[in-house]
Amino acid sequence: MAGILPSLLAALALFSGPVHAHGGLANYTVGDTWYRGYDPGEPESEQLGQPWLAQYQWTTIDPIFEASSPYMPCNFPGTPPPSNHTIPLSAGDTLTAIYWYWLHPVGPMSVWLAPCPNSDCATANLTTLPFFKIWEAGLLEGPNLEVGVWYQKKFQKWDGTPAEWPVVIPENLKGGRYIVRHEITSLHVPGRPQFYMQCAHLDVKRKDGEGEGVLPPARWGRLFPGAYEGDEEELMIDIYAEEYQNRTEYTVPGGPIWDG
Ligand SMILES: *[C@@H]1O[C@H](CO)[C@@H](O)[C@H](O)[C@H]1NC(C)=O
Ligand SMILES: *[C@@H]1O[C@H](CO)[C@@H](O)[C@H](O)[C@H]1NC(C)=O
Ligand SMILES: *[C@@H]1O[C@H](CO)[C@@H](O)[C@H](O)[C@H]1NC(C)=O
Ligand SMILES: *[C@@H]1O[C@H](CO)[C@@H](O)[C@H](O)[C@H]1NC(C)=O
Ligand SMILES: [Cu+2]
Repeated sequence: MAGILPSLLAALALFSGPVHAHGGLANYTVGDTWYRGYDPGEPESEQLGQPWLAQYQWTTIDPIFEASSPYMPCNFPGTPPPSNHTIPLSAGDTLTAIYWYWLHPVGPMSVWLAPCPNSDCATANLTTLPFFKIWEAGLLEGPNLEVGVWYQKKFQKWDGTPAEWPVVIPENLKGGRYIVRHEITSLHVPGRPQFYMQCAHLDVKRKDGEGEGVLPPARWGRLFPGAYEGDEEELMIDIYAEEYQNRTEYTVPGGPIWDG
């Protein structure tokens, strides 16, 4: 929970219930199947290496503030699960990320995939893997950046129920193991973007009779750190500035999405 604004605190005060720190990506679902994520509030010894854990370790809900951080790929410390601990699904399926207590309203959200070299992401150096973006959402509706409807604002739930973020895995994606990376960037503190990300292993199968599928051309690949300069307008913009009071356009940083 970083930099809650007075207006947000006022909104929080209206909400009765157990308000503690805001959350992150707690679980994943594919259809009716739940895949539990890492819980930074529970002991590491009860989680790391457990057969149910396909998510990378994250030990705090605090954001990463530097686009150049070596932890931009998969949060801190980003300890990987074993390579064969995966969330299995088929290309074309919907992967839903389940968050608890998301409370920042402003900024882009994106989902990225990186293929695991030799099916073994656990031994890969995360900062050298090319991630490609498969999904993004920014400002959905005006009147402006400050009070407009961002996907992030629509996604958050004030009543403590889980927030769901469904994303379709591209139907034409090649089968194999991938790291999936969900990122929420919060822009409510001007000039100090907050990056929140979680990763997990996916095992993508092809549906019967639908061929082998493809990977995007190499030019779609972005490194973390590297995908963001850190000083681009989309990250540094002052959403409260008078000069933007009528601005209804926002470009999600990190380049275009690949949807197969
Ligand atoms: C992963 O591989 C290890 C070593 O081969 C095996 O013991 C374990 O059961 C496998 N786990 C899963 C979830 O497939
Ligand atoms: C995530 O799964 C764990 C373990 O099943 C559960 O305790 C927790 O409430 C779930 N969190 C959300 C936000 O659904
Ligand atoms: C990972 O790659 C980066 C960039 O090439 C390099 O600086 C770093 O030392 C590597 N880390 C490990 C653990 O090899
Ligand atoms: C925003 O729109 C209002 C109403 O049309 C106008 O009065 C105001 O000057 C505009 N502000 C800017 C910065 O363009
Ligand atoms: Cu925060």
